[in-house]
Order: sequence, then structure tokens, then C-alpha cells
Amino acid sequence: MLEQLPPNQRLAAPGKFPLVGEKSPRIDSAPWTLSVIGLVSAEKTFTFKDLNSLPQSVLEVDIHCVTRWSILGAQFTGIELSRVLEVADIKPEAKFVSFIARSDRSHSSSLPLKDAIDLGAFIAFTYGGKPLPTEHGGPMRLVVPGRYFYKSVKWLERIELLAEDKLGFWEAESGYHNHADPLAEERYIASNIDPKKLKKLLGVGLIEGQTILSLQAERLNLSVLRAEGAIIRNANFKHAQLKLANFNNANLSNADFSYANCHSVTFRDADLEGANFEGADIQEAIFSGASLFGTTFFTQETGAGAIVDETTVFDVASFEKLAPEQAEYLLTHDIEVIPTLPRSG
Ligand SMILES: Nc1nc2c(c(=O)[nH]1)N[C@H]1C(S)=C(S)[C@@H](COP(=O)(O)O)O[C@H]1N2
Ligand SMILES: [Mo]
Repeated sequence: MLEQLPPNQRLAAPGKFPLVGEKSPRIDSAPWTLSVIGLVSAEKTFTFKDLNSLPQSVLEVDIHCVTRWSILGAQFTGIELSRVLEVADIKPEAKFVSFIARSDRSHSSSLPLKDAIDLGAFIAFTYGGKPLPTEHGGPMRLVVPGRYFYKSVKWLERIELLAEDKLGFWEAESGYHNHADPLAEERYIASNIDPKKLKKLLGVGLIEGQTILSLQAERLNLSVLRAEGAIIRNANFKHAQLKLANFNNANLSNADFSYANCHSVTFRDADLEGANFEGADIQEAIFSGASLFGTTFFTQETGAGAIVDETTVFDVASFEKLAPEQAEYLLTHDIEVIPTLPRSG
């Protein structure tokens, strides 16, 4: 276990195990099985009984979600992945392993086979001494120590051995980093846009609908920026001038707005999970409909809070997602919380 949190992670509220991604497995009446397929001498399907006859062990592990919450010393019981692979007899050409969920989108994630073994990837059946709750991947999920939690596939159904890597769902669809080491802060792949094009777009202040990962906009003057519907995960807007910018419907997960001027910015229906507003001016800013899971407006350690008052608008649904100390900070500054409106369209 680590003595310290990896960079830019915070502890989840005590006793809380946040729910991320898919909420339930595929509806299927067939009994649960786990199959090992691909580059093995003979594909093998385990029933619960088969799995129970393998040696069980305890895994104490630190969980680090890419949206910045961590749980230290989580306790799982189950089976080491290496035990299951031993039984399946994998071929020497197998170099990668893909983990596939029993879910509607056949959610997956992958690892180099060597990393899966060296890190001690684990198939968990219980959490905190109780059967793993369904929403957290019960009856069985993968747990990968030493990687962001998106590598830990819930409702594990198939383990596929491969010669070449097959990118997982988040890695392929959302630009999540395929290596995912929290200590190296490998959250997202680097910027994906030509720097000249980006400079031009920012120069005219128009990035509506663009996908720009890991945008570097520290201290830039971007007032009245039009960024509606843009996908700008992991952006750095520290100390940026963003007065009157429009981020409605934008995906700004993990964006750093610390000490930025966000006066009169609209964040309607934006994804702000893991975003940071400490020291930012958010007077007259609008957050109604925004997704605020793990959003920071106030940091206890530094005591730095957003500049906020009764002109800052939230709505009930978005406000409820905030961690208690965040909500309390905002409430003591008299923010306005309006009723949640039904979404149009
Ligand atoms: N099947 C499946 N597994 C998944 C996901 C998902 O969407 N579907 N999301 C991943 C992500 S991003 C995280 S952080 C963890 C969340 O697990 P939890 O909901 O138990 O906290 O599951 C991972 N495994
Ligand atoms: Mo995650």
C-alpha cells in the first residue's frame, strides 16, 4: 500500500465507493461463466464451482479512479488471474490480454500479459467481506493493482489472449491512456490536434464541437471563447482569462480551471467530473445541468476556494453530486440552487 496518494488524487468520502461507468450487467438468464479464449491450447469455460475449487486469496489494494477519487486499502477476496491462466494453458505467442464484460456494450479493457501477471491482476468476488455488489461488478470483476481503475473491468465474462493489443472501450472511445499508471499520471493520451490548427482556432476563439485532449491553455486570454459541445478532457486552463466563455454541453472532465477568470461563463449541461475551480472567479457563472462528480471548488489542505457568491447558479441535480465539503463551501457563499429543468430533446 502507498503512504501517499498519487498526484492529483483525493480520497473518496469515508465509507463511499463511487459508481463509475456502466451501472449494471447485461440482462441474461444463463448461469454466470468465465471463459478463457484466443491464444490458448484449448478454450476453457469456468463455472462458479470450477472457480471456487481454485485457491482463493485476499487482495488489499489502493483504488485510483481517473476522475481523481481514491480508496486506500480496499479489501477484495478472489483468485489471482495467473491461477486461471495456468489452468487454461496459454500459447507462447500470447502477449496481450483483453478483459470483456457481460454488459450491453461488451465493455472491455486490456493489458500486456506480462503487466497483468506482474501487477497481480485479480478476479474478485467479495469486497469489504461481502459479496461484490452488482453495480460494482458482482458477481465477479477484475481488479488491477497499480493502474487507474478503468482497467478493472466489472462483470468479467471473457478473458481473451492476443498476439496484438486490442484497445479497450475507454481507451479507444475516450482517449484514456492505455498504460494508466497513476503514479506517472497517465490519464489521457496527449493532445491529438495539430498545434498550428489549434493556435488558429484559439486565436479566433472558436472551438465548438472540437475534440482537443490535454489542451494547454494556461494563462491564455480566451475571453468569450465559444466551446459549446467541445470535448476538451484534461485541459489546463490555469490562470486563463475565460470571461463570458460558453462551455455548454462541453466535456471538460478533469479540466484545471484553478485561478482562472470564469466570470459569467456558462457550463450548462457540461461534464465537469474531476474539474478543479480552486481560486477561480466563478461569479455569474452557470452550472445548471452540469455533471459535478468529483468537482473541486475548495481544497481543504490549501484552504483555496473559488470566488463565488449569490450570482453563481447551480441546479438541484448537479449540486447533489458534489462531495459534502464542496457543497458546504458553496452553500456558505450563498450560491443559488435552482430547480432542475427537464432536458429538452
Ligand atoms: N463493465 C465495465 N467495467 C468498468 C467500467 C464500465 O463502464 N463497464 N468502467 C471502469 C471505470 S472508468 C472505473 S473508475 C471502474 C469503476 O468501478 P466502480 O463503479 O465499482 O467504482 O470500473 C471500470 N470498469
Ligand atoms: Mo474511472
